[in-house]
Amino acid sequence: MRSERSPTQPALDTLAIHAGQEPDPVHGGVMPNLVLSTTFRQPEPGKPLQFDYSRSGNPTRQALEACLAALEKASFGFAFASGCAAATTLLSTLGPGAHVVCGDDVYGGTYRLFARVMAPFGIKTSFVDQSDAGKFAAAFTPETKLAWLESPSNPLLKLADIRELAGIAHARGVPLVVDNTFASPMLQQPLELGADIVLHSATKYLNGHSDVVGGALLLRDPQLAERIKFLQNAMGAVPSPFDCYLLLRGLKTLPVRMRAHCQSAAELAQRLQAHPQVERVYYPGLSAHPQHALAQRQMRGFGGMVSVVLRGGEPAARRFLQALEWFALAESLGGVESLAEHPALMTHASIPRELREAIGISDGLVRLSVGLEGVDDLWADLLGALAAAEKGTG
Ligand code: P1T
Repeated sequence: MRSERSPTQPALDTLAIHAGQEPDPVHGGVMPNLVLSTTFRQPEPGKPLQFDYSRSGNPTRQALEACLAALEKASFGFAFASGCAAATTLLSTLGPGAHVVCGDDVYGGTYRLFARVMAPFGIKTSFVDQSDAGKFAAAFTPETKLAWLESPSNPLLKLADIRELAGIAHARGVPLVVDNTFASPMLQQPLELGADIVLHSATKYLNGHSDVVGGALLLRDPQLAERIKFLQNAMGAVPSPFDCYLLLRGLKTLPVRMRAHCQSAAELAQRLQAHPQVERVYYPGLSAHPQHALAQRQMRGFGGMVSVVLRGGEPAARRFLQALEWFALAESLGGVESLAEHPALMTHASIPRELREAIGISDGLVRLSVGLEGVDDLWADLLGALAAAEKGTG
């Protein structure tokens, strides 16, 4: 992973540990306080000190929001109860008749939110290949109010040229949202590349320990921030102070975790690529990845996610997944422990089969979240599972 340098700004390694967190003024505790109080005593009616009610604002959440904003080089940070809650709140800035241009390879729950929750409210979405700037540009209509993409995408690890697509959106007066869940701010800061809003499922790398479901929106525009702040309170999809505390704790090791995720994933992607049972490996760090040059330009590291197509389709994928030992067969990603899953049957089952197959989410596709276990143990596990997948393929 390349390091990020700036003569005036502290490194992300430093911000991850300190941003938004002053030592406790009473006891000097170096960890932020976990403030569980739901309400705050007011000296006069309607004149609270800093906080009045914990849905509207809370000291632990405020520390988390400041830390996340610093990591994404944003001016404003908002934490939510989940990545989907962050997305729902953001989409509530739109009204009936609005149109969204969205990448075609996105988390299945994001697709479901657009197709089954927002559509009945009159918000239409076009799903287009975000790796093709021409197709992306052609999808805009006079009603388009938002452009949305994941890079790298879930589960096919497709990239979007964020700078170019931000230019396309801005030429039409439309803000660009980048779901930065797979990269994390350690590998890419979309606002620096011209995006307007960064979305995170904080459940993943930001927390890193698979014990918090959370989400975040990070942005620079004060007017939009005002609206999001209103909706965060009015809709109420906020995280608990305890979850904010755990997230702050997880963030402190984000830089070191990401370096280790990148290193092990690159090693395993290389080895998988050479295995006869593997038809194709998707990993932006491989020179065979169609957008490797863009990945080198746009990212500081290639991440911990690797997707593979196994020979033998779904039966082979099932045998493979059930034979794994260190890799747990489970949804989610970005934790210290390795996970493996079958997008077509699990995380992306809510996308209709024809659409899934059209974009390349085949029945032989398996997604790996490479954790921080010993890389040779992980490789031995994969080799054993590949042997199990092979049995019966022949
Ligand atoms: O699960 P939640 O915190 O609500 O986040 C939704 C979400 C948003 N964006 C991306 C890129 C995601 O990957 C997710 C959640 N994804 C999984 C649970 C998964 O296994 O892919």
